[in-house]
Amino acid sequence: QRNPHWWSGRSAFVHLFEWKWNDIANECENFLAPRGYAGVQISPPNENLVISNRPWWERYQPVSYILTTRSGSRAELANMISRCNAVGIRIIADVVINHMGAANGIGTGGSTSDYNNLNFPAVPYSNNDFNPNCAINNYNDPYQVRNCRLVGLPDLKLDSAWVRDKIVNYMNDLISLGVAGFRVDAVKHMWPADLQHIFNRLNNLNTAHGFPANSRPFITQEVIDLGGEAISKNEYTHLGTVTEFRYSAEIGRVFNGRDLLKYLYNFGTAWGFLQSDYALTFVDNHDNQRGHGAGGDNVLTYKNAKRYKMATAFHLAWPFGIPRVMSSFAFNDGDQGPPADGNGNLISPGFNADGSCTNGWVCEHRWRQIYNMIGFRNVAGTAAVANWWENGSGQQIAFSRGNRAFIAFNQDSSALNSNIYTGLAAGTYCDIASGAKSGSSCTGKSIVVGSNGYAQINLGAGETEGYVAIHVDAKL
Ligand code: LAG
Ligand code: CA
Repeated sequence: QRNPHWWSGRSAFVHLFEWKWNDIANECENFLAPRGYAGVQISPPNENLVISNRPWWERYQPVSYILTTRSGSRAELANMISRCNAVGIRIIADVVINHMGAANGIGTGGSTSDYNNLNFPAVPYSNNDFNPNCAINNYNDPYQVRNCRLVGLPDLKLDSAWVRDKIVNYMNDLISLGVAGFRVDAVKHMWPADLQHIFNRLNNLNTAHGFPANSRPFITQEVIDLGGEAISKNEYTHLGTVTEFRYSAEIGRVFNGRDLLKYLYNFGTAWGFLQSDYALTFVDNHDNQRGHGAGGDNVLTYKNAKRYKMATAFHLAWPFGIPRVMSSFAFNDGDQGPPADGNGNLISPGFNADGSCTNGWVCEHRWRQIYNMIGFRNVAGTAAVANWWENGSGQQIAFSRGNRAFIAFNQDSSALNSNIYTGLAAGTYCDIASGAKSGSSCTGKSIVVGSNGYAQINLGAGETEGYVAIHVDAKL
């Protein structure tokens, strides 16, 4: 189902990739709730295979549904979910239910992974709970994509009653702990009918965590569909929302300068995306930011900060989809795992005086240009896009959200110096890209809207930020 159960006045969530549960609990209270975030996607909470050098992707190789990982214990997970729900931050758990681990070894909870014999005693799963061994080579063959092994991972027989029971019990366990819903991994590799069976058996959300009676879990399904394959994202929309990978690829292409900003005036279904309330949107995710998944060299990441902030500002200013912000750890190679000590224990982020993170955590969600746009989206609310403006070259655009908020972008090689209709009431506003409102002054630029609703917008091509944004809560 598609309702993410955000608290009213909140509208976007963040993926705290590989964070520890205790750190997420603190972040909910100290940062996410005060800044208006709506929720957190967490890394898979179930036991995974321990793989040498601890790549991030070991968490996509389940060993059992025991809630013990490098992110913390079951008790820590439960405590985090309670603390986050108490301040209005919803938790969305990443669940890996298509497959199990692809090596013999030990899990993060100490359980055995006997891959050779397809024996995972801590679930338990044995040989006959898996589809016959075959490889996925042909993405135009839906049977192969769904019944064979994705990158060699033993493929669960999701039409078996035993396997379905284990998965339903696992997801219902998380619901009992207070999660609002699930990001379901590798959905393209599972049959819609099998997923429907599983999702229908999920319990209603736990009312002890503030969910209204009869609330159904939010579902967002990872279906990588850029077009041209046998399996379509449209096969899953009746089950919940679907990750819109084309959104990521297209917003990256545009803000890489490979297309004109003026074409964004109808960014949405006209670009081949799912309809807005079916689409889980993102600039980058934990896969495609490092060359896994899909999107290729169009995908923008923290490594290209100015363009990334512009793309994220557009993502959050534009009323389309359910937006997810990525929060990364710094990496050089695509297999590298999160910051950890010599024993493999995750290292917590530290925080600088300006709120940014240390210890190898990038924390895009703590960048002023990004968290201020969370505020912009919340302030804009349901106000429609209005007052679209573009320059002659098409690489400078501006628009308002009704009479509540206004934003302008410059991707030109020359400065933006134009008098633009903002839709806002007369007054002096603080630009939230270069700073913020602080008492009766602005820490960054200020923008004066005249009695006719026009403002002089100046934004040089070489400036640190490629956009300026103002809204009614940033008015002096
Ligand atoms: C996905 N989509 O359906 C993700 O887009 C994809 O990134 C996930 O793979 C996949 N589901 C399984 O959850 C990730 C890594 C892979 C990694 C896999 C299992 O992207 O690189 O595979 O998780 O950990 C790794 C090795 C492979 C190897 C496999 C099995 O990279 O070379 O064959 O493990 O040993
Ligand atoms: Ca499968």
